[in-house]
Amino acid sequence: MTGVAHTQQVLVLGAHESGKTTFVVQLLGRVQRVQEGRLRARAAPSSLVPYKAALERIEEGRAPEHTERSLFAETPLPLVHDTAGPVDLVWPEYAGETIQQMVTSRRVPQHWYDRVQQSDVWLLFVRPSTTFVAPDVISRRILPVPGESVPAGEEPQGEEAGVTELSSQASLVELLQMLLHLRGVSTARPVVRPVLGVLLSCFDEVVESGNSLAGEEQAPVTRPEQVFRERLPLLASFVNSVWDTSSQVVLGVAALGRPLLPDEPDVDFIIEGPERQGYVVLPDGRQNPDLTLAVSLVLDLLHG
Ligand SMILES: Nc1nc2c(ncn2[C@@H]2O[C@H](COP(=O)(O)OP(=O)(O)OP(=O)(O)O)[C@@H](O)[C@H]2O)c(=O)[nH]1
Ligand SMILES: [Mg+2]
Repeated sequence: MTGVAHTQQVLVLGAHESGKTTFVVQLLGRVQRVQEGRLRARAAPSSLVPYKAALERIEEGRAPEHTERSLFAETPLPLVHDTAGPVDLVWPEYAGETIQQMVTSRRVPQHWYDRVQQSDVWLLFVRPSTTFVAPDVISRRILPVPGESVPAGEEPQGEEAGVTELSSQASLVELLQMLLHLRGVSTARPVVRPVLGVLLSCFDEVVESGNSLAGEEQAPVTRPEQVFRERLPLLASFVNSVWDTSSQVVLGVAALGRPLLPDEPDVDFIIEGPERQGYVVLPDGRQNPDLTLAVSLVLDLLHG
């Protein structure tokens, strides 16, 4: 019996402003124009509508716009990987808030439910530069409140007056837990499927912020796994404790490789061409201009 090869589904996940749209559009440019990586285009997407706005802005050397909250368009990117075979990169083009909303309301729209069931790989975009570590008892004192409540006129001042927000890491942990639950995956044993690729996005911002890694100020080798543990300790320990080590990988991604402004075209960027911009940071900290590695290295985990 000759079976038709299973098309692996890669589902793009990530909060608001985590770089999802930019990455997918840059990936499209790589597979269509460069065609050098292990991941190639299998066909053109059936519609370019969800790609169009961001494509145009990137071509003009401008930052893509935030995806409208009301927008949900899905046109998978048909790819083929040298070992995994046919692959569909499924990126419901949604605003990051949609994910936040699913977490807070604990409701998942049907189209999301289907995607979660069918996907073989989850690609989680996390932008370390904007994902803050919530204050804890060490970084922010817990103050005894005199009496029943803080009396009027004696509210704490300055830093102590701030409201502690729930960390964005906690939301991502909650999201992963929800999706695993929907999928019916038990976490009693290390999770093997779906495989998880954590993509630390806008990685140039991490490198340029002085490479926070202790003792490495002189040698700018920034290993994504180390950045993940230092900047997102809660999420990192959740991922490590839930996923089997052979089914997870942490990579850095800088789809543009530099910041772009919304309204001021970056001339150098235009001249060099968007398909020549951006890089992936491999687990050992080396940079590679082949953006397709951000997907193909995660697909490699499917074959252990
Ligand atoms: N410095 C830098 N900025 C980047 C890079 N890639 C994307 N960005 C910026 O990150 C911001 C968010 O990118 P988007 O692709 O719109 O993120 P998104 O996850 O689709 O966001 P929503 O649509 O709001 O959910 C934009 O201002 C991009 O210009 C990069 O490689 N480096
Ligand atoms: Mg977007």
